[in-house]
Amino acid sequence: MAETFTNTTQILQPFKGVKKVTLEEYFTSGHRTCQGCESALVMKLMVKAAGPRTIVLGSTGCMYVANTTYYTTPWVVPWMHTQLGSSGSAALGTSAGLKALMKKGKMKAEPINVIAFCGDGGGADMGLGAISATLTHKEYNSLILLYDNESYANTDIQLSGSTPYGANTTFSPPGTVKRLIHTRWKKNTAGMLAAGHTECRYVATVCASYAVEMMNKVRRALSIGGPTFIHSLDPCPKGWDYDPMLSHELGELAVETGIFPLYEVEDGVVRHYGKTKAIVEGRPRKPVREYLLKQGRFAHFIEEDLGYFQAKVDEMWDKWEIPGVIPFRKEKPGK
Ligand SMILES: Cc1ncc(C[n+]2csc(CCOP(=O)(O)OP(=O)(O)O)c2C)c(N)n1
Ligand code: SF4
Ligand SMILES: [Mg+2]
Repeated sequence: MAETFTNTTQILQPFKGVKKVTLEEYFTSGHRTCQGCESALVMKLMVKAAGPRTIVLGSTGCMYVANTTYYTTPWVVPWMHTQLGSSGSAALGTSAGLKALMKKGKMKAEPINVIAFCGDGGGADMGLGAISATLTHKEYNSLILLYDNESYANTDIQLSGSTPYGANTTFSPPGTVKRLIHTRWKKNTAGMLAAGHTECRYVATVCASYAVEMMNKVRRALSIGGPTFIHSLDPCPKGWDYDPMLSHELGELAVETGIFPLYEVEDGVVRHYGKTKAIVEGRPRKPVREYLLKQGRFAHFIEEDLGYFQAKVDEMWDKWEIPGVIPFRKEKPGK
């Protein structure tokens, strides 16, 4: 006789400070990511937050290739590779498959976390449609985590829709005739997904420089149920061209300059976090040059480029309907 099936989630209480974080690791040694790779840290923290009853699905990219060299793997939990644009489909299909098997009594009914991760190329560009579809299926529980190293890093740092304005990539090398090849502004992926999927109960942004907060957002996403989405900004020493020891500091600077706001949208309510909250409440932002000039990918910037970048970030905070999250502006009455 089949056990009674319920579509419940694991209730993962937030870690109340770093000393309360569990010691067990589910992403261990055996990977070959670069020294200082923040995305590898994100994998480690993500699955530590989720715990042992978790299935991880990973789309093609550094976190697939560098983590699964033949006969070695750092994953302690079940892990599966999925095609570059398929994190959304993999999350939905796995969640639906588990639900069907449990309903039919073919496996023990228990809440199992399903996490599908993707890079910015796989998630913010190629797989955006599949992620969007998944976020409308409220009957299936899953988390899609986008690790954003701001390029197609695994294939040698090509420009993605997440690459910042002006950055030097293999597709946008600065030249003597034309200094800036990449002149498009970065996509606002988390804001877009939150605004466009009204039944998705949880969308958040994170940065592993704020590790406990990051893990607690993963725990919240998995506990709340339905399809959920987290966007993580991950400094990448190879693609961003900086000393690996600066990864943590660059993550902090991205937040302190207001370039990458930390927030969550839960059931339609926006909550800013940490230093981002302080900025919303009036704390001055650090100048963007403090962040940009620490990275070789912006070494060709002149004052004019820094000024443009600063003005665009100022706009996010001074003009957007919800600072750093939703860019629409209301028309002024009488116009
Ligand atoms: C359909 C398809 N097109 C191209 C590739 C080649 N490819 C493998 S990894 C990769 C880069 C993916 O970039 P991203 O998703 O940002 O992950 P990252 O490598 O930066 O970690 C590309 C283009 C592929 N595997 N599949
Ligand atoms: S290229 Fe960047 S994302 Fe890829 S393994 Fe190296 S540091 Fe990590
Ligand atoms: Mg990438």
